[in-house]
Amino acid sequence: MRRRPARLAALAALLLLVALAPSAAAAPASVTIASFAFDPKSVTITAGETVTWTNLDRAAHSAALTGGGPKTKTLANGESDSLKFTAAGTYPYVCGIHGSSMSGTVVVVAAAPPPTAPPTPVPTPVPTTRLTPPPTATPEPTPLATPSPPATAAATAAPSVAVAKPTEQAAAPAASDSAGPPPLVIGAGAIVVIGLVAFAIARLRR
Ligand SMILES: [Cu+2]
Repeated sequence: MRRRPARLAALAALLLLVALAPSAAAAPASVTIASFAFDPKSVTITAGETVTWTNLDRAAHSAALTGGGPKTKTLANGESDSLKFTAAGTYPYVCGIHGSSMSGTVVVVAAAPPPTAPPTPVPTPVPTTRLTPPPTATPEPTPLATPSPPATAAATAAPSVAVAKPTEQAAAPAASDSAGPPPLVIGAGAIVVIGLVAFAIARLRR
């Protein structure tokens, strides 16, 4: 639960970086020409962007980079023209018609070092959440312990066989005392013993 705020903070930082990047780069700049002056006098752009000049004066003007660099066409009232700046640097310019009495500056900043940093921070927190589910596997082994009681029932059946044997030995001495009944007693005793043994075997097999 404590990791969520950290993630949110990382996300917020990312969003801030993304939000700040375009504003620093600035939209393609526009400069108006009014009352024999450039407004704003200085503009900042990123390499590869353009600056557009629009003439609001009745008189014609232009923008010409000093040192014999490129310049706009001559702008009549209401006309616009643009120059593209591909290399970083500071470019002073003047009016191509009225000279250094009308001056301005274009500052060109090198393009896009920031995009390389953002991607790294996010991926690491994910694997830790997978460790929690496994505990569910342990409850399953416990049901196996309950089947064991049947083994104790088989153990209790075994003593009943031991109890049956004494009756067989008790019947034998009685047979030697009297001559008439012994075969019947022996037969009945044998049937009882066989029955008990059969019963005990049947129970043991279960
Ligand atoms: Cu001018």
